Amino acid sequence: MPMPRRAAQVFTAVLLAASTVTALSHTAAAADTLGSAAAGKGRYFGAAVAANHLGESAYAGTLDREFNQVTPENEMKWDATEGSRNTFTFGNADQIVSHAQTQNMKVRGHTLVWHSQLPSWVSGLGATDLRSAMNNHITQVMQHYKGKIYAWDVVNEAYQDGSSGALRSSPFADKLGSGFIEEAFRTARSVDASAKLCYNDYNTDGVNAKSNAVYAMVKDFKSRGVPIDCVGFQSHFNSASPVPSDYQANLQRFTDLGVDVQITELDIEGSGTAQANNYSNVVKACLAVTRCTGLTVWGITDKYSWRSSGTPLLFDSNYGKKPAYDAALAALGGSGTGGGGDGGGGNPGGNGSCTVSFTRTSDWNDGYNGEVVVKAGSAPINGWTVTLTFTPPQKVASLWNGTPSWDSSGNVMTVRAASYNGSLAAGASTSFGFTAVKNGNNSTPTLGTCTAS
Ligand code: G2I
Repeated sequence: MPMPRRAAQVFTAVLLAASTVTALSHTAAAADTLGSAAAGKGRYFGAAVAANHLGESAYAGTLDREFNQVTPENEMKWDATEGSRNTFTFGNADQIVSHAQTQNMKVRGHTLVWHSQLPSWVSGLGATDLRSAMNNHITQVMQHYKGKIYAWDVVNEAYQDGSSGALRSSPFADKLGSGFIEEAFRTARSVDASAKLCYNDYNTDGVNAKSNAVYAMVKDFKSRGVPIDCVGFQSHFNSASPVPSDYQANLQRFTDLGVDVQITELDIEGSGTAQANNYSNVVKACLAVTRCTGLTVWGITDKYSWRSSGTPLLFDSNYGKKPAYDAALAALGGSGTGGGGDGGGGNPGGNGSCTVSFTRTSDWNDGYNGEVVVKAGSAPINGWTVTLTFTPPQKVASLWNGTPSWDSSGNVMTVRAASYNGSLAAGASTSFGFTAVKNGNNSTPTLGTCTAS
């Protein structure tokens, strides 16, 4: 077995430029991804994305398979878009927006007015100049993306932490006074009347002095007709800042003011069941609030999280689905691993279940490598079987980490676990791989359901 695999890898490396990547995932029910399950509940499920990772096949593959909304993690911020006054650079952000458009994903614009990642030329301006620079920045950036953004974080993190309920010190607050927020929203509405305009902040997830201050602002804006459509709750949680018990009530009181709410930067440090339960609670809180229109996790894989050591995301560093993923999917009513209803059908002869996902990991002229990840559901399993159907005249040249057999047509390949990778703990995954020869047909095989034993 090792020979053909090595040969394929060498060949692949040589022809990397010609490679394309596709990914798909399939289980018995329709809503087997976060995005599709959320869509079933009239919501989106998104992720923050960094342009410089889009070339990584597992990153883009996971994004495209699971999510239906993106937020550029850094690429639309002031330092990235207007590093020098009135010189705008949109290359990296454009890359994310075009990717999202080809995948039919919504894009959240993040963020127009924020004290952080602010170029020093902005902080150095006097009041009059700063006002026009702020309005010009909002205008130019929104104009560039007009029609492509479902919602903008117009103002980000304007309030102080703690009990004061006051605005945070920033060039905007210090030089323009509290009116800068209203001015930013009015300017934004004048540029793009169809994008939703949001205020976004952290440590506002429960009822506290900071969220009370934001609440008072939104109430005031609504009463005076200042254009605001939504409030984003970042939801960065860890043991020092846990999911608040009044999370849902807090979301609800904002929507009662007549705005939508979204969970905009969700990540929860931890692992295993504790992390899974927290994710489940957050998803359920959003679903319980009619005007909570979607959730965004702040990254795809722990590998690239802004706080990677806290492993706060849904996919581990190898893009394996974590228990938190299963819990989030189950809370959305999805059917990945026994979520959404007591195991959903189960498996005769055994009490475990499994799911599979397929990634085309590399491509060259007349061949490609495929990888199938097999993941146990919420109970351990002793074996697994997966079927892949190929379009003739494609043929599988070699396969590793599994035991293949073929139907009489030669197009349907059934793969059983190898002697060493059939037993999986609850939530654990393994994978097998193969090299296919295209013989002129470039289609991706159809992945059948996973059967556990
Ligand atoms: O801090 C977490 C988030 C809090 N709410 C607003 C978000 O915009 C913020 O995102 C983070 C990004 O995840 C980080 O990636 O914002 C950080 C900056 O405030 C981002 O970190 C920066 C690093 O500080 C820079 O050194 C680096 O060049 O990311 C940049 C791009 O990788």
